[in-house]
Amino acid sequence: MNRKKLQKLTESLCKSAKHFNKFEVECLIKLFNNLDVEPSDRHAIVGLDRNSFRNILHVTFGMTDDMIMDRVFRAFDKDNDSCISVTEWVEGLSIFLRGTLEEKMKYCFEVYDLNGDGYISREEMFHMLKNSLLKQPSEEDPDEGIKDLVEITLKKMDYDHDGKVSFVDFEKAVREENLLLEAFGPCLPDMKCRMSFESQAFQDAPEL
Ligand SMILES: [Ca+2]
Ligand SMILES: [Ca+2]
Repeated sequence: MNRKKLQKLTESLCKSAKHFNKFEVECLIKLFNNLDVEPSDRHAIVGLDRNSFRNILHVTFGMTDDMIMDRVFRAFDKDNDSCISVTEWVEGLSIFLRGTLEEKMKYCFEVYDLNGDGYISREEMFHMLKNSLLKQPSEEDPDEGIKDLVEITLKKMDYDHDGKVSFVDFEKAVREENLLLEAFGPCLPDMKCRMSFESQAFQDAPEL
């Protein structure tokens, strides 16, 4: 990428990825270009495919749940072309690393609404809770315990009592109890991963 192109891209991304300054946007573009090192097919769309992105989520952000990582990929892949472009990368990271509570609520809801129909259903909760709980030693019939947990969670979050969690329900519940933001599995980086990613990505700060 030549200097002029980089500058233009940086300027436009500074407007859309509003939690980063110009220097940070430029660092993230450079990082993206270094990650995306396999121009195996010249006609291929330039970007991160599912596997490379999941690899970053796993190695850099310590995520382990396949289903959640897949949903995070989809949340980043706004245009749904199965590939994360540089714009999607920077804009996604803006929310992922530094989003406001509003932005994070939208993002988490999108991750947890597995089939994208606008609701987190009993079945979806069951899948996600099962995944995140099975890593711990469980009793005889783990499914029963998870079903109970689904009902408890619904009781807490389903304000309009229609048996599923809409975004309005979710928002209301999270505002009341912030810990519910990641109720169905970690999909945001913890403080340690965030700091270490940022200090690496933004390390060549210009000397003042
Ligand atoms: Ca895309
Ligand atoms: Ca759904």
